[in-house]
Amino acid sequence: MDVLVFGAGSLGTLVGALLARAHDVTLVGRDPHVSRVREGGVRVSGAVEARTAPAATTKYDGSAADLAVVAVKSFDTAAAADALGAGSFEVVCSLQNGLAEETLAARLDAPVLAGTATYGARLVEPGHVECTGVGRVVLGARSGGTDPRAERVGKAFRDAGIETLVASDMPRRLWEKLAVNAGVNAVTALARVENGALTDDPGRELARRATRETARVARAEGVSLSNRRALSALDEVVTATEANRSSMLQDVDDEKRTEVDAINGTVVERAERHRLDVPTNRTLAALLRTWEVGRGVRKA
Ligand code: KPL
Repeated sequence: MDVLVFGAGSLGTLVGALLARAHDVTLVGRDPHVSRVREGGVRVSGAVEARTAPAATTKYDGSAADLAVVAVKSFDTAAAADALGAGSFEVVCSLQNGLAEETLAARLDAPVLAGTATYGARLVEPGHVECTGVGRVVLGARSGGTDPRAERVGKAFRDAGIETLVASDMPRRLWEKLAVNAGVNAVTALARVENGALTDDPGRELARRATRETARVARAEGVSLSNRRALSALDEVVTATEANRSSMLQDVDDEKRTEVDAINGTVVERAERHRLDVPTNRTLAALLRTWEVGRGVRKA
């Protein structure tokens, strides 16, 4: 299969490098990472060890591919969709935080699948990504139900040795992931702690409040996600990733813009549509945005 992986951050590089074990992969990313991948391929270390040589470019030239995997940060989704509009794909699959597949679907002619990935990834240096935890890719039709294209993409991922589940209940799964990220990411980023710090109070209670609020908004959106289910997903993720630095904490460490808009910001925005109050998400979003403005990575 010809696969374009748009976005060569930590997760995109990991997924692209692993997919290259079975497919012809092109990574679209930034220098100096892209140059290093061109020179020496990608080294994957940690929980998965691999060395592969995907093609890499800083500028997508519109070439056709069977599959485009979108792994850019959520705030770059619209720009990614505009660039991808030059190409043609049998199917596009989002592996991003938030509800980015909605933005892709609104801007692209190609069918768009929703996906989530719980693999832990960290870019150690250009050309070298560490897999900090073997998780799972879950993908499927955006509005739920079955889609033969999802089955084909799932097989392509599995052929490359990536743990993958094709699911028929993506809306619930996307909101469940959003509820977990709403609880974990901002709290760990603001407190500068590993995910495991949320095992105990006061972090645990703060994260649980943000997760509970998100589940409530999901239900208002017509998605069946109980508080109990969302909270148990939160507990599972915190335990399974206790040594990890969340993606938002990694952004804060690197003084980069975070995905707060796509996570707590989305919860606040959707809550407003339903006249629900989500004070914990609102406060977490405001604090992260204050940090971003203070660091000059966001306009006031
Ligand atoms: O998705 C994650 C992230 O860091 O963005 C979790 C699951 C919280 C793992 O760190």
